[in-house]
Amino acid sequence: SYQTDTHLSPENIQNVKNAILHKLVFALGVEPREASRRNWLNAALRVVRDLSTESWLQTRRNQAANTSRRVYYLSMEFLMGRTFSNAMIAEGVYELIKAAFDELGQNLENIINEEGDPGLGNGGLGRLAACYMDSLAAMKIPAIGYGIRYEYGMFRQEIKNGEQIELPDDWLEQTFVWPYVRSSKRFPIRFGGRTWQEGKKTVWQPDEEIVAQAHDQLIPGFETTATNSLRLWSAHAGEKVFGLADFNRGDYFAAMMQQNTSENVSRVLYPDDSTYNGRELRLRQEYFLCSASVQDIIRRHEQESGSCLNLADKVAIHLNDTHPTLAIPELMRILIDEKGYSWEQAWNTTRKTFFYTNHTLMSEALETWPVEMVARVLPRHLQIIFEINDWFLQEVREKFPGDEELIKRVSLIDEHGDRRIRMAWLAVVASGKVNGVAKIHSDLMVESIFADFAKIYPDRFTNVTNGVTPRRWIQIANPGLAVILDKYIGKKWRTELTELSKLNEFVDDKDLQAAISAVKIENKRKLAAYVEQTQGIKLDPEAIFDVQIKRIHKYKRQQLNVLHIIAHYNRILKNSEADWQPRVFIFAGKAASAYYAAKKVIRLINDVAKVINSDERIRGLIKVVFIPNYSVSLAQLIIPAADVSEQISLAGTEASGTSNMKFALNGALTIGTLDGANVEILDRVGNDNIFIFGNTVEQVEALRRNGYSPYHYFENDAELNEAISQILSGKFSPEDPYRYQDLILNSGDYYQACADFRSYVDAQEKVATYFRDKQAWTRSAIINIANMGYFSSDRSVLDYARDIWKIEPMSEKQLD
Ligand code: 26R
Repeated sequence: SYQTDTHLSPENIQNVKNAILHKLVFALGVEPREASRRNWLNAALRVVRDLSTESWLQTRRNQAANTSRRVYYLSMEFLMGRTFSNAMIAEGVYELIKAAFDELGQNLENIINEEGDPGLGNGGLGRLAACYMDSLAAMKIPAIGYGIRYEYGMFRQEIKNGEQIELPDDWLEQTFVWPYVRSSKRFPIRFGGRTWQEGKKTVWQPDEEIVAQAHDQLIPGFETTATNSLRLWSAHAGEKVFGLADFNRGDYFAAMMQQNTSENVSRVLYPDDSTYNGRELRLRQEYFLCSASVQDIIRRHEQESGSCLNLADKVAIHLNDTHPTLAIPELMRILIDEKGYSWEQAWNTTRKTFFYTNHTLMSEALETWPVEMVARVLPRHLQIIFEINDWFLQEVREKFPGDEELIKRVSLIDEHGDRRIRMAWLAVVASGKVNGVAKIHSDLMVESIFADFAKIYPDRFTNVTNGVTPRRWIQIANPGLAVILDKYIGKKWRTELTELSKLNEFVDDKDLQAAISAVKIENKRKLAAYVEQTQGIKLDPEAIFDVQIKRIHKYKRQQLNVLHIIAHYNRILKNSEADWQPRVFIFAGKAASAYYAAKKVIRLINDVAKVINSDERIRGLIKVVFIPNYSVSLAQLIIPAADVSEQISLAGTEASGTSNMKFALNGALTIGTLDGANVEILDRVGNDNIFIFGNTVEQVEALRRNGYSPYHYFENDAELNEAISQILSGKFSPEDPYRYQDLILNSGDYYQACADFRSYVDAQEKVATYFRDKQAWTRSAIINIANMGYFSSDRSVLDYARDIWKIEPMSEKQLD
């Protein structure tokens, strides 16, 4: 048993020091005098992991004995961020380890920054899954996350001559200390082949088999022994693939090549979150995750309950978007073909087991797999999907007799052109509940893509507004703010974020205002130091730090931001003696490698930055910075340093957003549209403490109905006209004046940047004016912080547990 006394006493510091030295020598084989920062990190990580492991084993025993029901969170993406700080604060040993490293002559912050940041996700959906893993453990909800251990995560982004370059992210090159490899947890995953009937039984004879191998990451709950797991699967060649035929012919080399092919399944994350492209390898990845996880779930359930029978009582499987939807036919297949269930029994169990969250309404991102491809890769699953469709359409015909148009619209098979399976429809039909991720999104979801299904299943649809974990997004990312909060409202906010509302009493407290703005300046200095060190650009911490960090996407409208920057630049040039407020515009984010327009926007930002940053006439009043290779760790550095949070998507397009919450929680004021969770942030902070602009969903739709044209705005708004004309005429790309010909106007401006330009620029002017009143600004920042309690992911997961999964959090007694 390990030390659980975490007081900062000399003996305890000595014990921790010894533990680190012991790991350094006996786990890593390194002597203290030759140890690198990475060695110290890995040694300390092992010490902290030992602490978590005890609780983990204990939680597993207690869950097996006491758990009413467990949730299995299936996601193709988990953007976990660094593990070390998170684990230290969860175990309550941050100060002890810091003191131990002080005595060892090492700086803890340097060691923390040594850890890599596994990029196993694209953006919002992957980071949400990570916040939920943290909160599920902290809230003592029995949960296991399932995902893929991609050998290469999201590509590393470099900027060369203003353009995005994609480089491989070989994150496993630096041994990742945190997970345990579970060599006994291996499952066969089969593909291809054919099926036939033997009496009533369907036989599937696959022609390929690979192996899924489990890697477990402990998820320590904050200041509780409750410790959950994240299980990531890696793909390996099974013995069967080792192609007996090849070996018999003595073709060792061909057999080894086959091994390579098998392992391709977990080779690389699909780095695209914009347009669905039906690549077969992606289908195989999705099935790989689903099959391994469902087999594991059934194995655990049988082991704990003695049989498969009461599966739906004990198991809730959550689908993080449609990406893991094949888990539905996979569970059906196992229950029917392997456990001998009747079709009805299997279907009744399945429908009580699954739940689905939708994260986007963009039609181009909705998954539909060609029937022909599924027939080749997963012939048995295709049959099951057809049978589910027959059952479902029968039900619809009974409810709505004679409506054949409805049948066509809701059929799981889209018969237009090549036949395709509509994965969102399948997920809806088989799930007990379906939810969107912010109020406005959940409403739009049942009015638009799922309108027919809302008629068929009126009680199925609901909302769970996203949230973020206060442990990572305040305590770790913004320790200065954490100290202030502790002083004014006590320490409970870490697990009860609504405690923040107590700050509302102090919004006019001069000491609090001074402390909040001092921490903000300190955070801005830290970010400025990073930018200067990495890019040689000097930033003035007194300037407004205006930040847009997220995937580069047309609907998120980074172009609108750029248009304002150019207009602002033109204004200064026309009146350079005026008393302008200095401003820094910060961007970060990756573009999907095949998303031509998004890559062009990155280039435009960098071209504009180059021209403006080097124009001496504006005396440094504007700086534009693109920070390369955005990641969770960079977000932790950038968000606490922001004054202004850019949330400027076209109304109706951003499902929720989660960085909007992180910014407001860290005292940035939002400039945003009535989109996603911005709407709910407005509800809580009030109109005076946020800058809302732009058309509403209704106005956007009206413009579309009446034939939207950007030229109308271009011709009637002189500043917009000037900014666009400058881009089009090559002012920012003199070496290649035609570079931006196809931007904005010529591409039709589908996301109506031109329509929102005027109100955006006006809102930006209000931002600059307001910022000059330091006291009013800081007061608004405090009001933002005070009213973000609702946006804790602890609240989100408790909503899921109560309303969707019907799971009780464990009590401390059950955990003992
Ligand atoms: C199928 C493939 C092309 C694909 C599409 C979309 C892969 C990944 C995605 C990612 C999407 C679903 C995503 O990340 N959505 C974001 O989810 C966040 C968490 O709910 C929201 O906050 C955010 O608004 C939404 O864009």
